[in-house]
Amino acid sequence: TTVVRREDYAPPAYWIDTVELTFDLDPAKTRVLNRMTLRRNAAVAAQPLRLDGEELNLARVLVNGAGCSFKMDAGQLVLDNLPEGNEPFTLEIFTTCAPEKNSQLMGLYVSQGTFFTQCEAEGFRRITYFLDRPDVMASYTVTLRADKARYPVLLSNGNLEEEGPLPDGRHFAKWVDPHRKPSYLFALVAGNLVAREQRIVSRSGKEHLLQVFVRRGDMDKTEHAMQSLIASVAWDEARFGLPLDLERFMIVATSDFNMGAMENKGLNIFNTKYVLANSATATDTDFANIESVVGHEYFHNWTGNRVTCRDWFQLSLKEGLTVFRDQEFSMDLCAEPSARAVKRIEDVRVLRTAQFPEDAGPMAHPVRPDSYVEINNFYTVTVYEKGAEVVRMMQTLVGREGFARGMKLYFERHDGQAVTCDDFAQAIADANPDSALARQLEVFKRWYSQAGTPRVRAEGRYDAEARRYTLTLSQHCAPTPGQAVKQPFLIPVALGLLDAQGRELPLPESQRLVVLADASATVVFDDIDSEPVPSLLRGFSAPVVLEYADSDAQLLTLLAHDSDPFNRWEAGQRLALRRALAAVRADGPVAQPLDAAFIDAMRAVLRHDTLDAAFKELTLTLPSETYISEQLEVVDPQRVHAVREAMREQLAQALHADWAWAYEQHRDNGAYRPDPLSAGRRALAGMALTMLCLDARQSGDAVWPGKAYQRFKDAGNMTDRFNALSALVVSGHALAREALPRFHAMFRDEALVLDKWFALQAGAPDRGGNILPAVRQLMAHPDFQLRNPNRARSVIFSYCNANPGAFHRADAAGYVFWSDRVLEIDRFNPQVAARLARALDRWKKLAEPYRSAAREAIARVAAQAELSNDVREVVTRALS
Ligand code: HT7
Ligand code: ZN
Repeated sequence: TTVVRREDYAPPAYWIDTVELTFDLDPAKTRVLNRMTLRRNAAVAAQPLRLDGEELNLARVLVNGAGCSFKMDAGQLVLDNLPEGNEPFTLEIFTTCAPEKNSQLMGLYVSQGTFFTQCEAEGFRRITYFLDRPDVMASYTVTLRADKARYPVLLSNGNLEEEGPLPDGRHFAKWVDPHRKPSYLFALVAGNLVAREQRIVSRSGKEHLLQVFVRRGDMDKTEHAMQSLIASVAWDEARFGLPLDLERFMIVATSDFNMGAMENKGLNIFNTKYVLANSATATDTDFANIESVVGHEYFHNWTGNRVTCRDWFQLSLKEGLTVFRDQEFSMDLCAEPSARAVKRIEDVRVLRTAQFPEDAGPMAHPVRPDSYVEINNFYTVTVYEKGAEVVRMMQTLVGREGFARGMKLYFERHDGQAVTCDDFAQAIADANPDSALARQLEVFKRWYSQAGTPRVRAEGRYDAEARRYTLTLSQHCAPTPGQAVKQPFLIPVALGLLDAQGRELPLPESQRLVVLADASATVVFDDIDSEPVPSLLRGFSAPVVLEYADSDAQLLTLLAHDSDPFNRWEAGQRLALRRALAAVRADGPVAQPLDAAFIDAMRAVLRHDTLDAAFKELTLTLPSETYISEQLEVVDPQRVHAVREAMREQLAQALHADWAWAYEQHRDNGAYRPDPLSAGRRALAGMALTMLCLDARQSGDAVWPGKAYQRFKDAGNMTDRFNALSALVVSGHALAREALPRFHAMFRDEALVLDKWFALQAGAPDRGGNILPAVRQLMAHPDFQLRNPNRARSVIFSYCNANPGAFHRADAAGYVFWSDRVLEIDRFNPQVAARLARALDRWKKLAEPYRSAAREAIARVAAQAELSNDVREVVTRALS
């Protein structure tokens, strides 16, 4: 295995100016003619041209129209007798590939009879020989030829310049992309598809055609994606002054896709999961995800496509920034300020339950990694979500307007270039020379170079005589693989002070944002009349763990009164976490972990007359098992599961009347609309129903399960229907056995709904070890398809990654199942296998017997001789 290192970056020896691709599309054998003009890069010493290629059959190579000598070396096509000097020359390469055999879904592949491509990160080399690296940007002209009856729609990037018939029932289409681009943004689609179309006029008065292509039967599920696209175009123009730079912008949906979606220039390709939705088949979460993924891919058109990455170590340049942009987009679409806060809480929850563990585990890496074996393994929550937090901190430090100024400068400087994370940070700082960011840019950039989650300790001291409150902040970051010692980070800490009655104390602006740039700092607040309650890290102003020994009384004050909704939610989480950890650490059987004060506080939130429903649902949701486990040195997953379940059951029982009230108050929302407010009401009603069914399980009551079943049958939308089904399954009620087959029968032709059906069962709470056998049965179901990533994820990932109480079995059967599946999937799709392989990242924290059994399972995978680089990198790191 070869390790690629950031420090080894060297500019390419050649530039490719133009690429003319001609495809004769055939699932078994597609012929590709690649005609390029190249020239030497005068800035580097003369050297052979080495073109990347993978699983290609090479037929012919011509230089300036004549045959030439070449050799193959480590999969690369090497040409060393090229014309001297810096004049452009042409290179023609004829190859074939077999799209129908492409099970990796990288390069050119066939899904349900339609051709698709996926080129990021290194898929273009599976289509033709090329300098397959993002700093080589070229102008593309693409001609597609295919059977007209089977493939009536032929798409590629840019503008359709010509189309017409060919002999033998074939036809062609010629596409010209007006923008230079790196190879990873190339795309083609050919198949029998239909499109929802919309013409829009942008702010500058230009007309554009927007299209969403799907299979014929899915047309009634494209309205929301189209509306999301229209909103995205408008938002990027309004917030950042970034217009759509294409006459035509296309989205195409495929059900076979390794990730969520792909931002190919003008021709985005999407997993169906992030396109298709109507009220009968998609939940509120699906609608929200579609809006943010459509936005995300669209925003890449500037942050990623117009300005791209110099090399793959800079991935967060486009991904962190674009996640930040899609988060801001979703927040700006919220009509109510409270809905913005809900979105922020949801984003932070993802960061803390997925990225913090990554930062503390064997795959920990900086936002800008230093090395990789397989770049596909670095499309991570660190690069994406932590990368977005780094961008958010920049905005916090320079202000919203300052950040927009910085973005403007970034595009003025770098439009059309392939650049680095340093270039981005420099532009934001240069546009804001008086900011803390500009003053301490080198310290700030440690967020890009140092892995690990800093811990910020806060200590407050009140001097009643001097009417002075002193806050001391200090930071520490534990070592991560390859980085033993960390330098201090630059940490913006947004804060406020409350009095004992929960009233906000007025503070000057300079004290509402403290910038910690050294190991520790002290802030003094004068004229404070009584001991205040500090509200620290408001809005989660930095991706750190806050250590503050707040009392229950302080947390209850924050929960009841904090003007910062994020910290209000956080206070509830800290109260719950404290109780969970105490119960996990206690000896003996799990008793009732919750006390009256906590239950009363939760009741007050649930019954509150001004808080909105979505916020209540988030506050009443206990910290996840994963999050609880992360706080422990040694984890007994069964104990953590039992404690959390006991807490849930206690809340279900103690708040029974309140849940019944909440259900009745929130169950009816009128006609379905997926806006945040009504989605919040449905979420709270769904939670209430689950709690009532859980309580019925303990009390033997049949009324609420009966109501849930009725709701399941009568619901007017998928959110309510699925929540009712889930309440029955999660509570393990006998009616679930009737509802599940009924649900399957109703939606047998809706692949995305069946994914939910599979996932619900594989993710259900374990009762006496019943889930693993259920998972095996689900895999034997006629609708199960291991090769379809969505379906594989719905069963296998839902079990191994999202159901710790069922996966971590004392008999190790869950781990054996995991290793079997990693090996099985690796044989045809290494990328998906490597994601699954991450399920045991945190094995070193496990208590015995789980720890030894997990290590053995990982070692079993690692011992396999025929392993992909993807999986080998993950398991090697896990064992190191
Ligand atoms: N930029 C896209 C990344 C992506 C991808 C990477 C590797 C293999 C398959 C892939 N599909 C999409 C997605 C995004 O962040 O927008
Ligand atoms: Zn992205």
